[in-house]
Amino acid sequence: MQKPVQKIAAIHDLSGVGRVSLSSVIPIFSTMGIEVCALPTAVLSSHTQYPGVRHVSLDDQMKGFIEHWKELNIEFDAIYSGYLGNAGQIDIVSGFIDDFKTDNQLVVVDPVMGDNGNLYATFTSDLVREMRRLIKKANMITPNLTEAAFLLDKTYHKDIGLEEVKKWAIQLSEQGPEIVIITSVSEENAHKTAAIAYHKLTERFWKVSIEYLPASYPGTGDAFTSVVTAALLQGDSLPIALDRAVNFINIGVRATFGHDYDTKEGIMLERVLNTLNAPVQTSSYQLLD
Ligand code: PXL
Repeated sequence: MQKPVQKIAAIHDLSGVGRVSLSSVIPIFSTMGIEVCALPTAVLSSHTQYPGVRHVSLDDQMKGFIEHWKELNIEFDAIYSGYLGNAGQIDIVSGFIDDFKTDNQLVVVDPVMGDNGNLYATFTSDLVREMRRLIKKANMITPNLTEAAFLLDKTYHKDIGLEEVKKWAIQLSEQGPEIVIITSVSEENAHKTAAIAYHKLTERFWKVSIEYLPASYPGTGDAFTSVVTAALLQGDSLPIALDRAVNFINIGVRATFGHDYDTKEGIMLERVLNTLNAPVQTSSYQLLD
């Protein structure tokens, strides 16, 4: 019998201010009918784009929590890692994936490292080196264009063009993941931004693009990967999951953009979460040549 509620292990930080990581992951999965078991990697006063942030990495605590979960024999339908407290935690996450691996499980690694060509404030090149190891264990990875460039040791150019992005996605899939989704891809028409998904087994590329608004909100990557992952767990196809995630971010950005609001606070998730329960009404995905 199919399970009434699926369970996902979410390995991310908890940031008190700004809607990133667990503050965004938990409400999205809950709204989409999936139970979240949170394994916090770090606790922060706010995300790292605020000045003066207080940051506590939870390396030893994570090890103890994982031991406890092993004693409890918990099984997960999916494992999803995001922002890590430091490069040393990659070994912990990698061990977690080995310990909790089951058949037909979705393992998602969002290699959260940076944006707009730069690493986030708390990270150095050690994390990039270690992240290159972690992505090999995933079924699906969801780097933005900056993170894809760091993973492949390429130079980041905002306007690298679709053909190059497709090559990057293939190269990343050769490291292990069956699905590679690259976000924050600028379109030739400068007013659009796209997410590109590559499915290695079928060798197909899917694209969903939206009109670009001149604002950048932290945490949209976490919300995006959460929606794609939850949609796949709900049984959606890859292009529909991609479509739902891109359109959710678009709705969230539009709900927030018109207000006089500090963009660092992220998108107003609370105003748009319920749209995740609506049936898919428009599909704007494209199959690329
Ligand atoms: O969503 C990315 C993210 C997650 N966690 C923390 C961050 C950021 C981006 O700035 O600072 C702590």
